Order: sequence, then C-alpha cells, then structure tokens
Amino acid sequence: MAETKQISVPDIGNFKDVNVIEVLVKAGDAVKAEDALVTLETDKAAMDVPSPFAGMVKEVKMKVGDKVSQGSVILLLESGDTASAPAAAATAPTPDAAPAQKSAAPAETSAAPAMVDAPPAAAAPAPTAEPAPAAPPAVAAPAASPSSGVHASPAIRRFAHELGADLSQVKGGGAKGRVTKNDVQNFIKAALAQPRGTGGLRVAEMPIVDFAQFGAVEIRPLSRIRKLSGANLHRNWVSIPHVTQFEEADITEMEVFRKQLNEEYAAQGIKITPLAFLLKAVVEALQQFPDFNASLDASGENLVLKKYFHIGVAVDTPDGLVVPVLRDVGCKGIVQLAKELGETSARARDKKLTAADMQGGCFTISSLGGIGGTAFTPIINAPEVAILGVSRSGMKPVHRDGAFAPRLMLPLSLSYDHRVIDGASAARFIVYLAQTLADIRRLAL
Ligand code: CAO
Repeated sequence: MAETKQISVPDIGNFKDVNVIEVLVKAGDAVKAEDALVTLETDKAAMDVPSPFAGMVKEVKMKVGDKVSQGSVILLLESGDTASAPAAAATAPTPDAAPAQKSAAPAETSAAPAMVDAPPAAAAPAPTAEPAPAAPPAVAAPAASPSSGVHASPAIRRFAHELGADLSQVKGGGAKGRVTKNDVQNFIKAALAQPRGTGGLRVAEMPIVDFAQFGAVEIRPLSRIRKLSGANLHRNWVSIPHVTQFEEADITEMEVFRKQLNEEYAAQGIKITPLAFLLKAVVEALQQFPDFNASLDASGENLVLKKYFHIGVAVDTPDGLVVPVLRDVGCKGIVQLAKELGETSARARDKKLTAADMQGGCFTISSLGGIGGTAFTPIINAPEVAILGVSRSGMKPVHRDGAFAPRLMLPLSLSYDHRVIDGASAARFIVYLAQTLADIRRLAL
C-alpha cells in the first residue's frame, strides 16, 4: 500500500548548516532508490543525498540556498513498497552517484574540486557567451562556471574540473539530462579535436621559491571569493586584447548638485556619491554606442546586442572583489540608484549576495574614487566588452575662455575589448560620457 514518508538529511559527519546548492527533484517526480535528491555543499566538498527507496515525490521541503543539518527534512516521498526503507533518513550522502562508490563521507577536497562548480560568489559571467576564439574551444576555467544548475554528481563535477571542462557546456546524456562521465569525456575529445591556432599561450614556468630561506613568513590561504575571481580575472586578462582609454570629466556643476541632493536626502539615510550619476551617465552612453552594451557569442563571429541595461558595480569586500549587478539602470533615477547602490554594497560586504545578484550584467563600473589614485586599467568582466574605471576627482586648473579656472575633474579609464571596439569608438564613447557628466541636464533628455 502507498505510504508517505518524510526523507531527511542523514548523518553528514560533523557538518552543520550546510548549503543546499541543488534541488534535483520536484513534486510529482518518480525517483528510484539511490537517485540523488539534493546536493549539499560544505566549505570543503559537495555531496549528493540519494533517495533511500523508490517512490513518487509528494512535496519538496528544501530549496536552493537553505542551510541544513542532519535531520532537516528534504521531502515527502510516497512509496508503494517501503519494505526497503528502514529509516526515514536518506541514505548516506555520496560524492559519487556512479557505481564505484569509494566512501560515504563527503569528498575531501584540498583543491576544492567539488566546489568549483557551485554558484560562483565572485563575478561569474555566463560562459556560453564568452568570447574565447584563441583559447581551446569550449574548455573554460571551471572555477568560473555557473554550473550549479547542471545535473551531475560531485564525482563527475570533480572529474570535469580535473579535465578543465566547463560543465555548463556539457550536454547531459544520462537520465533527466544528467551529465555522465562519458559525456565529459566526449566533450573533451570534441574540444581537443578543434583547431588550436598557433599553440596558445606559452609562458615560462613560474619559479617555486622557498621564501622562508630569506626570513620569517606566514601562510594565509586565499578566500574562496579571491580564488574564483582570480581565475576569472586571469582568464579575461590573457584572452581579451585590452586597451584602456583615459579621459577627465569636468564634474564641477554635478558636484554642486550632488552635495545639494545629499543634504536633502540625508534624513532618509540615502548617501549620494558620484557613482549614482556615473551609472546613469553610462547607460546614456551605452544607448548612444550600442556596441559597448554587447557580447561576442560563443562562435566569436556575432555580436549579441542587448536591449536592457544592467550595470555591474565592483565592490571591495574583506574577502575580495565581487560584482553585483544593478538592473534596468536606465529606468531609475539618481536617488533610487544611490539607495540601491548603498543596499547592494552593504549586502556584498555582509556576504548576502546570491549568484543571481551577480548575473546578467552588460557593462561594469569599478570605482576607486572613494580611496584615491589618478588612473588605473580595469580588467574587462567577460563576456562584457568594456569596463569603466573611476578614480578620485580633484581640483585642477583648466584653460577655458583664455584663462585658467579651477575645475573639479574626474578621471575615467575605459578598458575595452579591441576585437569588438575600435580605438576611435572608445574615444567617442568616453568623450560623450565626460560631456554628459559635465552637463547632467543631458541625462533628462
Ligand atoms: N572622487 C572623489 N570622491 C569620491 C569619488 C570620486 N570619484 N567616489 C566616491 N567618492 C567619495 C564619496 O562621495 C564618499 O564621500 P563621503 O564619505 O564624504 O560622503 C567617499 O568617497 C566614499 O565613497 P564610497 O566608496 O563609500 O562610495 P561609492 O559609491 O563611491 O562606491 C563602492 C561604492 C561599493 C563601489 C565602493 O565602496 C567600493 O567597493 N569600491 C572599490 C571597487 C574596487 O575595488 N574596484 C577595483 C576593482 S579592480 O579592477
């Protein structure tokens, strides 16, 4: 007779408050014994929790992002024959749903292989649109892969990681589109079979130095965010031909207005920094120069022009750089943008951003204006094609109408992908942006 049982998280060792990174079934699904139900991720590993028996899912009680421990209810499962279900807990979590199960314990991952395909905490643009014509085709840095939506066991994720395969690009040939070992092997074979040009990047090996021989040292592991963003930054730096164009915007009038607004909105707790104006002005420039609001498609032969204007903002956090995305910036006013900026950067620093908060960006602004410096060369946040760096404004003598006048000048640095954007277009873009900031009445047009 059909009986509904509550399935809960089994013994997962000493781990508590573990992240749910994937829910693999939904109400109405028929599952077999040992089918994976959810994927949990600890600091060190990801693990699938398999079903203890076959049945029909009545109700799922967990969602992605939940924090769970042993005994947390996963779902209600109806079975016609529960003889094989001695306990209501799911069977031991496994790093491998494949036949050769080595251990029921979560995979220890000194290099954190099972985690690399978890939702990236740092900026992680969708690799489907990633331009990589000179790199081995379709084999991307796995740390950058938003492949948490891919159905694959931790062992397959680890396997894909070891081979450098981006799981989000592997077509799953298993049940319910699950990615199998065979799928990963075929994917790698296909990638290797493609022409590689002149042999890729060849650089001398980095020397391995024992620094302790020169004096005292301390070893501090990189944070997870730093590792993920580091992999993305490295890939973008070596695979995109960057050029950086500089300009200064006269923001003397803008600053008067900004200070006035700040006084008006201080009571509401809204701080209006130059960045709110920059967000608005950048969208104005993107509308004039649509090639900057675009990405190369996977073939590298077409430009995907976006009709929406979602802008990423680089935020410095104690754990490293993250790039949350503000949506539909063109439809919002300066005050609203300042408010969102404040809330978003606070959430970033409190580690409360989700993977979704960091996706969908068209163009990024990296502002170091609050800190200082005169200019820098920001790295493009692929698959975007340009990024604006903003440095600290300062008073400068500007020659106007036959005399020098003190003006507040804001340094801008625009890095662009030279495969997509010509130098002349970049110069036009940044001049237009500076003119808009110099006369912000243009934003109302
Ligand atoms: N010139 C002069 N002053 C500036 C300025 C500029 N370009 N930009 C900001 N300021 C001022 C602000 O008005 C504010 O002044 P008050 O404290 O007197 O009000 C102060 O500097 C601090 O601003 P802020 O940094 O808190 O706010 P923001 O909106 O400018 O920036 C954020 C928000 C989240 C982008 C920023 O805090 C941050 O994290 N920046 C670092 C980004 C980064 O690391 N980029 C490097 C990436 S490597 O490619």
